[in-house]
Amino acid sequence: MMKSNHSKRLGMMVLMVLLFGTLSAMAGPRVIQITADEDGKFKVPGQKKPMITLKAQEVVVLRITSHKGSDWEKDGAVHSFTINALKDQGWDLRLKEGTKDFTVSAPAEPGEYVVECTVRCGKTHDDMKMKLIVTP
Ligand SMILES: [Cu+2]
Repeated sequence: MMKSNHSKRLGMMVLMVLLFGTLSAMAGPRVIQITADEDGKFKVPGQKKPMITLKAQEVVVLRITSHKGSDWEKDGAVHSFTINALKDQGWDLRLKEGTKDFTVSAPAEPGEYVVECTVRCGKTHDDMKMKLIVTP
């Protein structure tokens, strides 16, 4: 009697561990919030300096909220989220007003990358930068 209860409980625990693993995998990539603000700055909620850290080749969703500054471009882009070195890997996102999700994949090469805005968005445009750190 005791033994059967014990193995039932053990079975249940194994099942829950498996279920949890499946659910976490189903939850999909990490979502990272970023604001491209009207003052010509990138902001990451809860951080003093805008910076994101990803593992090499990690797939994440960038949830970017954009607000227009004093200037924008004809196609409606108010900012961009561009890493020159990774442009051909999908890291060149034109941002229109509002919130949009972008799925990106971190490069295989660890290091520090500079994110820049390539849309002339106002006076502070030249300084509109943030950092991407890629860890091994
Ligand atoms: Cu800009």
